[in-house]
Amino acid sequence: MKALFIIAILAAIAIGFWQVARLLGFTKSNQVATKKENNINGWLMLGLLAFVHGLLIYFMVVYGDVLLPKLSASTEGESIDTLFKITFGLILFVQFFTQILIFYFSFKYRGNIDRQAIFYADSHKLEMIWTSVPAVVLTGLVLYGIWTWNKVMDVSKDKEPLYIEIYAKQFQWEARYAGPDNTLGEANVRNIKGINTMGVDMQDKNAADDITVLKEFHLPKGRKVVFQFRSQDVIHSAYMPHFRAQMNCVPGMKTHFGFTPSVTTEEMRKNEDIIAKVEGINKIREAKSKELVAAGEDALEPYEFDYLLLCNKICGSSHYNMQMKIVVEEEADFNKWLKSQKTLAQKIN
Ligand SMILES: [Cu+2]
Repeated sequence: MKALFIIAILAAIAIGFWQVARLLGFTKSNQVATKKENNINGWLMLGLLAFVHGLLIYFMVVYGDVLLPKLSASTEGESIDTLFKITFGLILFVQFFTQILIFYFSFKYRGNIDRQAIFYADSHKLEMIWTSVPAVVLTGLVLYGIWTWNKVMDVSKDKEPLYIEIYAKQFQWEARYAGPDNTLGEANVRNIKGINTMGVDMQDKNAADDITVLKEFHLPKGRKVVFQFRSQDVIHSAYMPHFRAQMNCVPGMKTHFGFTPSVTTEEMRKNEDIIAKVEGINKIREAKSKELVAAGEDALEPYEFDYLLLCNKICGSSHYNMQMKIVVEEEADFNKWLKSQKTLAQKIN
């Protein structure tokens, strides 16, 4: 690969020298392209158009199934999906339309010795159209984006959201529930000691009932959850793709995000997109298992769908493995689960 790059760079330099030499008139070549050369160039333009668009359509069809399931797992996610669809629809339309025009006209008006170009200074009308149309469309998109963002971020209307803190560090997530008082106790990296790995300030009265969990955290269906994010070391990014949620975790500050889970883990497992995905993954695992068993090793366990919290900032060597399981369940089940968890104060004593 490296050798290929070096060859490509040397070739580019050689072409550069040759072009300069040609411009300076060192080489003797006929400066006017022949009809045949113009035709080849014209058809190459059309060929490139077909190739690029063919590739685009091919990738959309072949890799369409590695995208997220269509069903959003949060109510706020639905408006984000709509915004996404509109934006991508516009981009695709403009991309097809402008590329087709550019390459088709390059082909249509390819060099021809019998044809003379007309001098065309400018048209105010045209300038107005192609400046104002994108300006209006982009303003609309930005306003719609701001409106959607505010809808997601505004938690003032929710009477009793559930407060959770997500704590990031190299290379692990931890979660903390606010407990019966629904207020998270203060925390600071300087308080980290022993089992108090999130640096919760145990002198703060709000911290007395805080519940900390590792490995997995649960969320109630149908109740707004307001997340507070912190980081111990570097910038991480809390990414919960099924809920269409992502927020940076920045050392020394708190960031927030809110959403209402709308599909339980069990319900999502019955979603047809998920079923197809799980089947696909298990087919690959089965094939891999056969190889492993043949080599005298243990077979892989079949994959089962779970929501995940992932890190979406390259934060270090084990970034790829920084994840935490999310379980969404009915509120009654969630309350039962939360009750069974120990508070941090209990863990310390
Ligand atoms: Cu990370």
